[in-house]
Amino acid sequence: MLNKILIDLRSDTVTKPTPAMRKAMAEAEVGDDVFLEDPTVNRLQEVVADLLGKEAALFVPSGTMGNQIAIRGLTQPGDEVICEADAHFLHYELGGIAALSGVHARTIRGVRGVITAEQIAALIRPAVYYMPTTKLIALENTHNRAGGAIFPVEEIQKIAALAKQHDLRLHLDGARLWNASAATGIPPHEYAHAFDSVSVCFSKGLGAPVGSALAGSREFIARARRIRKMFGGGMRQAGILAAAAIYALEHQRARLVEDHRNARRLAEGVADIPGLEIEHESVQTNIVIINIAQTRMEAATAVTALLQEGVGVVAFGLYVLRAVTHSEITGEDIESAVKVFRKVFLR
Ligand code: TLP
Repeated sequence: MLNKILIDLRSDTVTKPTPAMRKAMAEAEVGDDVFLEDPTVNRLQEVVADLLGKEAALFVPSGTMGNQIAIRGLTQPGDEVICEADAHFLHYELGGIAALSGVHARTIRGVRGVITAEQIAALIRPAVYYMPTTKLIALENTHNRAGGAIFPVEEIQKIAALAKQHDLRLHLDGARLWNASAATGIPPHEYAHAFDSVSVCFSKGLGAPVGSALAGSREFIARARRIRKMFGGGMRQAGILAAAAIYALEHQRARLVEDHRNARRLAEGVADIPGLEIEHESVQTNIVIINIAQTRMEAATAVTALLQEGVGVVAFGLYVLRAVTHSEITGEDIESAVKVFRKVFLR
């Protein structure tokens, strides 16, 4: 790393466990989870199933594994998955759906990450023997590359009705579903209701060091448990990690609105700088996408220049930066970050 990052807006994954969370981890009762004997993992799975209104849940090491297990569990090789063109699993999961499930994607360019039932309906394959089988629709809420955009419940319901009509499965990448719920007040189970599988993360805005979960029917989760083991995700005394996740769910969800407030402040400050544009103007949650094309500075150069001033962001395209707010970013940090943006882009 070039310089010490003082204000780390690269991701909400950089958050470290707090002393209270570490205490919960240290005190966790544990057992061998491959033998289904870790009481804290079992409790976390119950808590998550309950929050998402599903019969069962499974603790997994990462959001990537949650998505990959779900897609493997809901498809057969050669099947087709319909998703938004900027879905996380298309960009950042190393082609896992092809490598691990033998499926491919048919994509739709959404508006702020939202694809409609109408758009999806146009892509569903007819039952012709020489065509792939459309099997799964995958949505993302909040949508990472669309700038933390929230997928509205009304559209999910329309998509669910379509899926039912065509006997398609539905998966939700809900890595940041907690942010959507905190922003709208709509409980997670309402967002999750129509889906066969939902993956959620504890290691992003909630601040746990590791871990995600997959939720669905009892039957689906039993299958998912076998796939998790096959993918090498069977963990032993994972209760130490599950304790952090339980702590995060109980204590860190309500405060996400502070991150959203800080993201809006950052967006306002940055949008004031000539040449910088906030791609998705109204920032809905904790992700800010900044287009710097007008400055003619490439994102990689900007990342280095900002880093030299102590501000960490990531490149999300040739002329696109992403900044993410989280529990370790204060209002003062946002003011300082805006000053650094001014310094870098107004020189
Ligand atoms: N996203 C990371 C990077 O991979 C981009 C980040 O910093 O935002 N689904 C969504 C919507 C995600 O944003 C992520 C992580 C994942 C899944 C994967 O989670 P992990 O990193 O736990 O495998």
